[in-house]
Amino acid sequence: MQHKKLKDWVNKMAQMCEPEKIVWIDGSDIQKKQLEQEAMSGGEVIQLNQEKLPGCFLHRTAKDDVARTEHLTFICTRKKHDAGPTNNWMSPRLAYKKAATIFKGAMKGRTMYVIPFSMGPVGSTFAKVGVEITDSIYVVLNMLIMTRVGEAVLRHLGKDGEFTKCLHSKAELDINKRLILHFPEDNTIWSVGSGYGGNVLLGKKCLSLRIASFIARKERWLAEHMLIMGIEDPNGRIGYIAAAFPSACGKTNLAMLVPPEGLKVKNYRIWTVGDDIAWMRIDSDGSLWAINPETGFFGVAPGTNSKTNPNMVATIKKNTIYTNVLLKPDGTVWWEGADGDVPAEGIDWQGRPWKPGMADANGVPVKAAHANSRFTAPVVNCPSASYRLEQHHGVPISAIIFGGRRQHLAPLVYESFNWQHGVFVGATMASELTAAQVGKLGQVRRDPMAMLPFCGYNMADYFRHWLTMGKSMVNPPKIFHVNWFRCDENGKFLWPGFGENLRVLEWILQRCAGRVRAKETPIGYVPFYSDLDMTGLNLGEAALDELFAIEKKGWLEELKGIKAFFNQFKKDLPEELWQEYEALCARFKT
Ligand code: OXD
Ligand code: MN
Repeated sequence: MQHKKLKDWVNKMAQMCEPEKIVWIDGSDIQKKQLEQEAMSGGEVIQLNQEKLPGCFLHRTAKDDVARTEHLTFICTRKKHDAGPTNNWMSPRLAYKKAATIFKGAMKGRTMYVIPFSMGPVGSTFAKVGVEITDSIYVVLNMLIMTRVGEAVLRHLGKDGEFTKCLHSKAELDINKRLILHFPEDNTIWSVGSGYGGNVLLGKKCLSLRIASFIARKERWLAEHMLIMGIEDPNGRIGYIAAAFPSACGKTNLAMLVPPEGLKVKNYRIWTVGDDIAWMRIDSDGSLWAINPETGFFGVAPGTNSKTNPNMVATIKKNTIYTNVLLKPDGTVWWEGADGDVPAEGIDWQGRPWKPGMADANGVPVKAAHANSRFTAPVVNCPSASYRLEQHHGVPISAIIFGGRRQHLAPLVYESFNWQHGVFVGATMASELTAAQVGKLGQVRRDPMAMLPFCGYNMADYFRHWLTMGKSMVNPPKIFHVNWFRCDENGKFLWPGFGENLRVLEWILQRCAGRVRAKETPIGYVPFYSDLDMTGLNLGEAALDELFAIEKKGWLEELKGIKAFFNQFKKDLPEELWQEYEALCARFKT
């Protein structure tokens, strides 16, 4: 290894963390096998039934280390203003100092692993290199699935290639000594005190969204919290879409949907490119092209079954790491909402004996798997994995879709009038809190472009960047908004969702191809019912009327919420977004 800066940095971090030894991860199968053995003997992972789940392991995290900790996540720019009003901010000097006291000697008696990784195909224009230092074999094994790791990355870095410095230590896994720090101006991430995926697989949210969004603004591309999928029509033409939804709105399910019964005759084929992150660049043709920088899925287990997501069920049958799910006596796993009967017994996610019907001291049912239990699985395992995953060029994006979970208000689908209006639609995206989140049920939370927890700089500048990107494209994608979650007055979902969502995607792609006309409303264009293929779906016109109703009263309320949200950005908010706001007000007044 000839990269002096990298060597120096590793040595410096080792001096601070004081590991017993340093191991460089080379990406080889032999080393992976050794690490698995070591993780098993150290108790970090449990090997699962190798006949039924070959190459699969189970890991349990600490009880209070089961999800991303947004309140302990900081953007550490020199100026507070550069982090903006929606991020937690800490000065770099204080942040380094605080974290250093926790990192000091944190790896004593442990091995320090050094993981060179590439987000995106090694050497592609899209790709960015990171090097993660960690004292967790679980992190190494996950990174081997989620990213491209090893020698090829070092070769690509050469003597002086640029890389994101990612430092992680479990330290004491103490929530009071936990910090997830981003230093975009130093291209550096420091994460300490956690062992949970989103906090510690630093290539994912930390690099591919927070740091990458910062870099992307400078380099004029987009790093987004979006799935990417291709929809191949019977003529063999594949239309690609990128879609942003807040966490827990079904991004993963949509990315690998199975065409519904009623559309089977049309022979659509779905190609999954990614389920969480999209990096998008304007190519020489003036269009937007995208890659998924990851090579794995880090998906939520509960609710995953052959009905909700058959492709994922197939994906996680081999070479998968399960986290915080139930261990069955036969060495397989289970979670609430999994296929098959509820097991008669097992070991729950906290490592305790479990039986159905158990309740805690307060009478609350004891969950077999944690609600945020996960699986880490290679994208290539997925039956619908795109054959273009390794292409340096990415895939061309025809449509960008924003969406949220709204019981009322937002129709099933609408199309923005143009790019600027589309940016407004994305910037005002919102979702209702579900039972799985803290806060009042049904309360609306704004989550612009689903990037609220992931934007590495001032969101006002982020909106401006989106507006600029639109102006730089000859063929910008059309921008849509969808809402699969609209309910009737009894709170019952009006739309069946899952595979049936293809009917909406079909309309979207037809609009992109200029094949169908649409109806103009104050909020955007909506479909003529006759252009939605409802074959085999028992959904009458009355239900469609409800799904597409645009209620003035509700929208006037919404406008108040948008105004309050925009106001927090003060003078920084791009004027164009206020123009769009005024225009929407005006359209409702006439
Ligand atoms: C995720 C998230 O884990 O968005 O992907 O929370
Ligand atoms: Mn996500």
